Amino acid sequence: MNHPSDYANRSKERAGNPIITSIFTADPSAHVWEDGKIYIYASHDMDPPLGCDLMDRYHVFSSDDMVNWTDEGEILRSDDVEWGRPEGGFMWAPDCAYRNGTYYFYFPHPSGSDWNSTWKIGVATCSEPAGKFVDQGYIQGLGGFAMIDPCVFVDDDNRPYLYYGGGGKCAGGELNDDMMSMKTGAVEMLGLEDFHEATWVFKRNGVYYLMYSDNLHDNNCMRYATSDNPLGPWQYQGIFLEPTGCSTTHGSVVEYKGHWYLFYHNQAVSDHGNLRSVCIDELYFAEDGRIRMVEQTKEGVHRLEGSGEQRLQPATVYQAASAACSGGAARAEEEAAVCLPEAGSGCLFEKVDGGDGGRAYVQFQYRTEESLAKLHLYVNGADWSLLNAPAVGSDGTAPGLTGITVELQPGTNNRIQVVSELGEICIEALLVSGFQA
Ligand code: FUB
Repeated sequence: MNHPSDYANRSKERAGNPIITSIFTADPSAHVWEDGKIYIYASHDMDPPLGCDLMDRYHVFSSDDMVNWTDEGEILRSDDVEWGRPEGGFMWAPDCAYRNGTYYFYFPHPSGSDWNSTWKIGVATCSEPAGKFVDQGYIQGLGGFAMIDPCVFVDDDNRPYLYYGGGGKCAGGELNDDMMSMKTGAVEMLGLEDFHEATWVFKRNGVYYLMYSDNLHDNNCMRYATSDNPLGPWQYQGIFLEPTGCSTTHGSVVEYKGHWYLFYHNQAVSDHGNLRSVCIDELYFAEDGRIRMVEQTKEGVHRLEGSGEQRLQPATVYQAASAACSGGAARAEEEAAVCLPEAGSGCLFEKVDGGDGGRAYVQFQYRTEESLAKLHLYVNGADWSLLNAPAVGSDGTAPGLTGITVELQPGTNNRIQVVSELGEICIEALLVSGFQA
């Protein structure tokens, strides 16, 4: 048997699509920050879903080569939002902006139990791009229609603009320097054809581009319009992303290291419209500035020059043979693995080293024949997440890895339990990596 960390160190030349498969993520807003890395602020489809009602616990992902992505961990959940809907959930498509040493995270969230009539655009701040964000309230003075899908575009002259909207209407206005209040009232963005939701604004060669999803029922396209003014009026230009097979479409366009990319989501992992997965493909412009139709690939984008480092310390490996079995789980005879035969069987790793405490990336090395097995992860007794474990490794080939960034306590008394939620699956090892400062 290979050493588990051999598998963890496999490097890839293409990212593959979707790029994030362990948990379900959607509505990716990508940004390049001053540290030279690119970050994805995504919403998180909680599994099992209830429409989009349970979406919560935003995670951020970073990379410097477009292929190796670090799950930076959870930055905000509905429990942290003081003014938010008492029942939680409904943490929909977010965005992030930077000004004077502070990152501003914008998220749509209802303030009342009647979610559909109480949407607000919340703001949370942090001094790091992916640290713990602190709720600052919501932007005052907006309203009148679905206040979802915020997008903040900062122009070359440093003036910030907020866009938002759903249900057929898109609005935008200038923000004040505080990034949390409107300088001007929001006005309707004119000239968009068949606007549904998912606004994203970027600028190229002096031209402003506003992209959005259209109303094609249960299978939206992405369309765009251009203007020479950040608040329009807009000139409609057409479709540049055909339906992905998912009942929603939402994304962002960003230039990184001389390449332009479209970040979007599909339902390739789950085959379920409320369990979505972030994808990336290259985006090209015609000579006249028009966006060419984006090709949706399974291979994904090519690796760029970069360290490929995931800001993770070398993993500590805990062999599954050392874990306590429960619910019918049993050690495989020849391999140092624990096989979980059915839903409810699990294994518990005790005395896991959390170092100084804080974020750590936990991964399970596994084999399964189930097309999409699921593992329920508990950390120190707290229900953390369901992890996807697509079929891999059962014919003697390399095993799979599935993981997520969690919070560990300082010291060596952490308990990590994994319980099968769906399908028979054999766990070979737990790999735990702390984050480098
Ligand atoms: O993810 C929840 C909602 O679905 C978003 O706010 C919409 O843009 C659509 O993607």
